[in-house]
Amino acid sequence: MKKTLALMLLVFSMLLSLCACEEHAVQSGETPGVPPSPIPAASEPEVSPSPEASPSFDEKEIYRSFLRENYEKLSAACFGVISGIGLIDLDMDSKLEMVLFDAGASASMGVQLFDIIDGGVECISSNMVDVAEQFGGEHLSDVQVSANYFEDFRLMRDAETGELFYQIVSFNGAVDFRLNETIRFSSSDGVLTLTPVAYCYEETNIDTDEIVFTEYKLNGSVCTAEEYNTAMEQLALCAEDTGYDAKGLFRWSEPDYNDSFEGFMLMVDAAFALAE
Ligand SMILES: [Ca+2]
Repeated sequence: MKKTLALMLLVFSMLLSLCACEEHAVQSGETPGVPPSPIPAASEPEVSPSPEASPSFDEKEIYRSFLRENYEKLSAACFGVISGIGLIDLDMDSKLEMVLFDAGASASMGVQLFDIIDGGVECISSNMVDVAEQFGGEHLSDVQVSANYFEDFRLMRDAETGELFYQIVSFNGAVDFRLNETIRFSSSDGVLTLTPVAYCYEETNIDTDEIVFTEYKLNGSVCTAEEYNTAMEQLALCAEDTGYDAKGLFRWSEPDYNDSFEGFMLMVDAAFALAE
């Protein structure tokens, strides 16, 4: 009888301690056997290039209609391949510019830039002569852009004034030359403008690997290598990269973006949906 009583007391005390453990687990929010969920990290506030304005449906539709109507001409002018397309408000005037990548032939692809002027689409900058001739107008710039990614268009913040602006280091190269040009985008009378800020070009003798020709420019004027290097250091101090990545899509993003008109328009619709 004593043994039975002792056994009952033992079982009762074990039950009590088990209940206490479960209560502790509930109070502390733990679920036995399941690790606690990590606390989500506070996300960095994302910089938006046009926080107060969103592109109108009309704006996207104007570019869409232009591409539908001119696909054959544009494609032919880009040696048959339009590699990528996106909409970016490059001059920060709350209206989107269209960025179109051609097939490219060396270290980078040529970029074609379009703006809407008086309700029509006009080419502002082009690597391809045929695109410039067919779609350029009085606002066509001499400045050309080469790049490999939409993210090459960088949203910068002026360190002194806080002004946001887009900039790109346009680059190209091959075994015998290397070109880097820093270009700043802005708006003049509502139209995209490209300002060449700094330019560096080097030619190499591929047999001797010697640099046989160099040219440096600041604000369009020839300068020395020292002046160029000093200016580049100052440029880096005057503006910081906001970390914002411009968006667009390339043909190789999806198998459906094939070289048919339908495939191209699928890429266009998906790319335009990314535009903020
Ligand atoms: Ca714009």
